[in-house]
Amino acid sequence: MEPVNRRSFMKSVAGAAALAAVDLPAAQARESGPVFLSTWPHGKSANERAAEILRAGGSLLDAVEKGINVPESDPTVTTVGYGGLPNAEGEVELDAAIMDGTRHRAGAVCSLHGIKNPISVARLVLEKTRHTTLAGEGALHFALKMGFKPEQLLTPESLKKWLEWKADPKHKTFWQNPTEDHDTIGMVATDGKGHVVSGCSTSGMAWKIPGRVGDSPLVGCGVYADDNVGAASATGDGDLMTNYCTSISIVHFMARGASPQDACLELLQHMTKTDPANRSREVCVIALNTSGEIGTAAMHKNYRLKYALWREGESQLLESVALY
Ligand code: SD4
Repeated sequence: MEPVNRRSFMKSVAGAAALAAVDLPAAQARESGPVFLSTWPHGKSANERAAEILRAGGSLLDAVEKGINVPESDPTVTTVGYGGLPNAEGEVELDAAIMDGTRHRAGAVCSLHGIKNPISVARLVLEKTRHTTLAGEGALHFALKMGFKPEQLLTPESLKKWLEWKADPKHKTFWQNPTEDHDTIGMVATDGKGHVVSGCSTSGMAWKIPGRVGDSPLVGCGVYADDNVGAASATGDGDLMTNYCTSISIVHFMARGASPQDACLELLQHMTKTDPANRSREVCVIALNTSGEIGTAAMHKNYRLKYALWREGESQLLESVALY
């Protein structure tokens, strides 16, 4: 076999890039009408809001941001924004990211406290700075500078749940086993004219170790969008999924010609080939391409993804396929 020296490596990289450029389905992008695809039942009202914003003349980024604001601001959604379950110390710690497939640029915030709409802070990181990601205290200072008002994000219900968890002598912690309370909003969208956006917002894993950052705010993991191909997002066990760069992997599978559905399944299959134990882990993914075709998949049927789809004025709640 020819030894891999720098030159042959560069040649193969250039070859792969040329091949990818040839294979990219950008030319297939056609007028599909707008499509909004989101995770979980709370994605339905998020999609409906997003569609309204786009119809009223907002950009696709505006639509995804304002759509995601809906579950973020809803205290009954205990896995996103205001009312999200807190970390092990009882503090709500939020992660969010938004990526624009046209500019191939994202904005993200991690471990943000006291601001109920982290996706809007992420949007401003994208629009107002040369950075991509702000974390912790810095993210909060930035948000305050941008005019966001600090708020108590614990609701009486989430405080009660945290106190019960704390008082249980056998409570699970992330030093041992994961807990089950998490249901991020991930949204992928196209305007039907070849433009795609991906957004994601979460309070992460309930009772997480303070400072823990999941997959949701990481570009390539919780979000990825490229107008040459499509967009993807993910929900589930971010401590696992981060290691597979789920969203960029799915978009790359699509770039090589896979449909969004096949690309989602290919990623899950890859995860189980790498480690068969992943078959029982909580992993769900969503994707769409620039033609408005969609894909959704869950790793197994005990954590099947309910997803929301908005297309041609119709807003539906559906269930994904499960690989196992
Ligand atoms: C995280 N991926 O912080 C998020 C949680 C999630 O459905 O998506 N839950 O790991």
